[in-house]
Amino acid sequence: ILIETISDLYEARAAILAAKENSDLPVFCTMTFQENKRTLMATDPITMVQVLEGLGVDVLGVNCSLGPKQLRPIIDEILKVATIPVMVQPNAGLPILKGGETVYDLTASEFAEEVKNMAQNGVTVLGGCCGTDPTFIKAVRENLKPIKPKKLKNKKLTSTCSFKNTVILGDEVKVIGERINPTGKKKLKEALRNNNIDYIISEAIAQKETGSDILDINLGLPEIDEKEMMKRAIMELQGLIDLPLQIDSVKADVIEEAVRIYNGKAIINSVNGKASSMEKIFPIVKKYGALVIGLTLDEDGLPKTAEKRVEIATKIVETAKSYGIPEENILIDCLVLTASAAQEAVMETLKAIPMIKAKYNVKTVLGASNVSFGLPNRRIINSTYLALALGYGLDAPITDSTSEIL
Ligand code: THG
Repeated sequence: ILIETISDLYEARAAILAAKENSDLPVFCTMTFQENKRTLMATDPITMVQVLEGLGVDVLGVNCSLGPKQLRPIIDEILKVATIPVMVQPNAGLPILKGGETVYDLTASEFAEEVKNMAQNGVTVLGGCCGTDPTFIKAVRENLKPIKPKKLKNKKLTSTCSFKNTVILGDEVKVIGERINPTGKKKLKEALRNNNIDYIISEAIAQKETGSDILDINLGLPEIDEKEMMKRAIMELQGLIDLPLQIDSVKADVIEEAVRIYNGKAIINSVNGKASSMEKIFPIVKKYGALVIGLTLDEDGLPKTAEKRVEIATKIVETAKSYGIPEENILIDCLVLTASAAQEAVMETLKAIPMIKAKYNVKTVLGASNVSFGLPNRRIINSTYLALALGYGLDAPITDSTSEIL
């Protein structure tokens, strides 16, 4: 099934899901870009690659848009990150009006020369779009004869994205804003009861302005319809804020509905080492190509030692792999509870971080502010513990970026 000439990532997602839910055929998807390297609806090449690869297409790329010359910078960006075959069907150059008719400015042989160039750079499925005809395709075929398909050597990134902004985890610390969570927050609870989406939006903006890279969204309140509220909040937020969203719920059906309507590659918060949790969450992670946070607890609870946390992380990663989820899409949370109850345990959490990262190519997150529950001077405890955690290699704290001392 070839899905092509798509300007809206949301439509690409819908079409791919429809194809996959109704057939076992291979799915190719190509989008259409403008010279500013974005689709009409503002998706950039790297975001397209992250989302389409996540959804499990077999081939991705570009068609229509521009001539092969103008497409070069866009294709270069795709080739830098793609880990599956890349396809391009350019137009026969740029359109010009000649005697009241639209014609394209490249000849078949000029076109075929440019297309050969793309093949040499790593594009492996080639053809033509507007302005091309069988003579163009024949010239392309002749020109490609001596060329061997080049295999791309890119490694999968750990990335999350909205429809127009990709955040890569691992290179530098990324902040996951925790404020959209009713735990201990009177005003947010009230807003949720009153269906006050504006309040949620204002919390999102405040977090973006103070440096959050990703927003955690937890709307679990017993007296509201969490699924409906989650859907509404996502639709509103993704229209206004370009930060990727982290879907935080204890209910698998809320998570599934949320990642289905989210126009991007979400983070799912969370799965844990219990068989019942992994069975419910991993199929969703796989189907929608999401990232998932694995909490290091299981049927026996939260372990005391770093070694036991590594054991549970191992179980989570290996089980995820059996569902076809790549290591790169897993984030491990070594979990910290309040230091008031267990002072030694908070250091075991930190020790586990480098141990897990040495074993697998996974990134780590941590809800660092749990450390200070029930204690005075929470902000100072939080910022001190967070600094320690970053020293141990934490990739992304879940924290409150609006706090002056984190
Ligand atoms: N790991 C993962 N997800 C998580 C956590 C984690 N999600 C939830 C939590 N922990 C992180 N989020 C919060 C949200 C709120 C608070 C702390 C962590 C919090 N609330 C204050 C209170 O309860 O007193 C109220 C603060 C305010 O009003 O501003 O502290 O560990 N994967």
